[in-house]
Amino acid sequence: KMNAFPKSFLWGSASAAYQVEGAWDEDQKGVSVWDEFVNIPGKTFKGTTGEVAVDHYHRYKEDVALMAEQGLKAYRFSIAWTRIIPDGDGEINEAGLKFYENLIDELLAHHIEPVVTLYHWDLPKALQDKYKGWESRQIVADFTRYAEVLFDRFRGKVKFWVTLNEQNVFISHGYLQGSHPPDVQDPKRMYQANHYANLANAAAIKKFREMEMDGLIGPSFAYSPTYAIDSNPVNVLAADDHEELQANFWMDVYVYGRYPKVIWKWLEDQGIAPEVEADDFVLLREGKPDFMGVNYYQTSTVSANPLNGVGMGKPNTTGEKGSSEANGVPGIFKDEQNPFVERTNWDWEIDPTGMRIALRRITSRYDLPVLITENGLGEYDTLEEDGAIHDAYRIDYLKQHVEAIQEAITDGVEVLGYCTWSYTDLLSWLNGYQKRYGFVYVDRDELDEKELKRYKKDSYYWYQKVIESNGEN
Ligand code: BGP
Repeated sequence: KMNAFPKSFLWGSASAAYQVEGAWDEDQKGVSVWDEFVNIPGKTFKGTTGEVAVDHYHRYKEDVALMAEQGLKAYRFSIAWTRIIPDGDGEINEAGLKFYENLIDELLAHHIEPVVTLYHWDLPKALQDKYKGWESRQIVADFTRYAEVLFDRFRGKVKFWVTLNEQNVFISHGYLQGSHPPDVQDPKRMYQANHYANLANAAAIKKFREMEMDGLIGPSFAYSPTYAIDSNPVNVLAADDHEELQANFWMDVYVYGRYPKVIWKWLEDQGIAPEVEADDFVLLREGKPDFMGVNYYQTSTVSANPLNGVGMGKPNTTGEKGSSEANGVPGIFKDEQNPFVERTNWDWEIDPTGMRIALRRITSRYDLPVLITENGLGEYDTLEEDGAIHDAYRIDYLKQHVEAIQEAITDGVEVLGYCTWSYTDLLSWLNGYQKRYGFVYVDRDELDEKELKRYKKDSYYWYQKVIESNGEN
């Protein structure tokens, strides 16, 4: 088969500050909402926290050396707002800027493109306490100032910027499911917080343009394309509604600066539409991204749901296969299990064709290049006596997804790069450290936090070959 990957293709991998750094209170770092949330009993798997994580803060050189040896072309990581502006809106902390500058310089010295996420969920707790964080319009100005500090400092060095990681996830989990901070379950508050997050995203992009930054910027959206369970017209209608409510409701705002009409009407009928100002839509249109960042893990399969039907479900946070409960919105849709795909131990469906579908739908609807900012397999791994980790299942998963990307490129999708989740093993927000995603195994079994030794998995060597051959695998 012809190799469709362009020469400039970014073969990358990803992480996020809270999930890898540790050093949660070092060098004047402020406290984030996640620093607080993980210490509330019952909120994370067996109370695991990111206080030490995999100690990337102190071991970034060792981690970058592993990336360089592998031949990695891009590394996506996030910056902790609380390291840069500890209380969110006050003094700038030079020690925090310096840490990321060192990391960026280390990457550039090894010809690895830094892909920087401005916000991967670790909001300064001070802003949550002061004005309820995302629920206040003030967040727009404060987020933009924080972004400006980073644009200014890393101008010329960082070419790829991601604004918000998975706005759809941190908003729905934080304000509807109550599984993320600030632990609220209120749809009205959710849609209001979401509106301000939309404005913050647009304002940061507008600032990027005003500063004439050299590079590209866009959000990372968690996209799970929808299928109907069958061709029963009521189920097809449910699938349409699901796609509107769970995908277009965010991506249309990013690209076209408007909410989908059918959903807006539904929100008004329910009395949960956000309050908006006329100028908001001007700003939203000024904040059009350069690319759509996509975190793709799985697809969604749905059927119709009666008005008294299935409501809020429960994700599998234990790693016991089959322990999740189906989710739904009464009167609109309910989740179904797709009988044609396999599932992981955490009940995540494995669907490489869905990756191709995701890329094509985005291209058709938005006509923007796509940067795949996350994709990967969370599984239990076994460290053998000789230090090997035989993760054939992960290689198999990634290989199928790389093939799907190649097909999508052949179909006409412009794909800028592929960042697997994740580079090293790291903290899974709700699933602790047992659910592993990395190319690099981190040994935490003894919980000897000084140790945290790194081991290369079989997938590390597999990806090395993929990169070297620009996509042969
Ligand atoms: C995405 C997040 C990542 C990462 C990943 C895996 O939603 O952007 O930060 O955690 O999912 O999810 P999990 O850790 O729940 O398996």
